[in-house]
Amino acid sequence: MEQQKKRKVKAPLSIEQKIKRRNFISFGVFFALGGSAIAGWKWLLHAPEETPGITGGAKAPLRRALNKTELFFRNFFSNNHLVKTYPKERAAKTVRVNSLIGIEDDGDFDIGKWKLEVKINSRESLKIGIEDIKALPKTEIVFDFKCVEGWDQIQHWAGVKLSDFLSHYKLDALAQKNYMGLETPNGEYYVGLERDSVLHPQTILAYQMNGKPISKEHGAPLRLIIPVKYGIKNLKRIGTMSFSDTRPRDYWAEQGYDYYSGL
Ligand SMILES: Nc1nc2c(c(=O)[nH]1)N[C@H]1C(S)=C(S)[C@@H](COP(=O)(O)O)O[C@H]1N2
Ligand SMILES: [Mo]
Repeated sequence: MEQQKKRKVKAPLSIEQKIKRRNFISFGVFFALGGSAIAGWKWLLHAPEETPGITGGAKAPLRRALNKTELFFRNFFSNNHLVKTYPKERAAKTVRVNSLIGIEDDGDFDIGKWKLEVKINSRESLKIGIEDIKALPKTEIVFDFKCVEGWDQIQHWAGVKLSDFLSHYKLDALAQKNYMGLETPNGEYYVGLERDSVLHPQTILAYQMNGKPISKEHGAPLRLIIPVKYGIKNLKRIGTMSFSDTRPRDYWAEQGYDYYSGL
């Protein structure tokens, strides 16, 4: 009895009232969500760029989110993941030459005088000659080199593992910074690489291709071979090496390519 009485107090809503009520609720939700979306968009729009010019103009909060996602996928896919390797016979005899930014023959580059400059801090740097690099333990790799332009080729490279090089020159602590920057001697081509890829066991400072010294157009006397990345990160003719916690400038990232450019 009590129950029935209570129910009668509140007359049941008519169909029309129900519809009105639902419309009211959904419009409310719509405006609330829409409002916060616009507020969020404005917040993002007015947020500063992380490092202007380096990340294709991404806003700092967006960059943080992108970096988090990237980190997730990186750990997910490439924890100790090794790139597939091939027998030497599979390596191309005629190796493709792609682009020559920063290494065009301008007569200014004297290979005999070349030294790798490793920047320790704003005042100090190491200058290391090619013979010293060749004296370090040598590793070889035959892998499928991939260019973002759509071609790939099985290639054979040799040099010193970047991680071996870093420990030999007591640069381990510096290499714990988030990024390494590499540039051509004239600074016209430059890349930024995150720590995991720098220390990856297949990443090498290469001075040989198909068992011979690297030719000029392939990056003599020393180039980077980093199989976990697309070709764009495999800098030819390394001039300087530096370390930082923020992203170093990167030639193709400035043109809007993915900074990470991993495979
Ligand atoms: N200094 C320098 N390094 C560079 C480039 C460049 O233009 N300049 N191009 C990159 C790109 S896009 C690719 S695919 C590879 C090509 O290397 P390869 O010419 O030895 O095939 O080098 C990379 N390293
Ligand atoms: Mo490339």
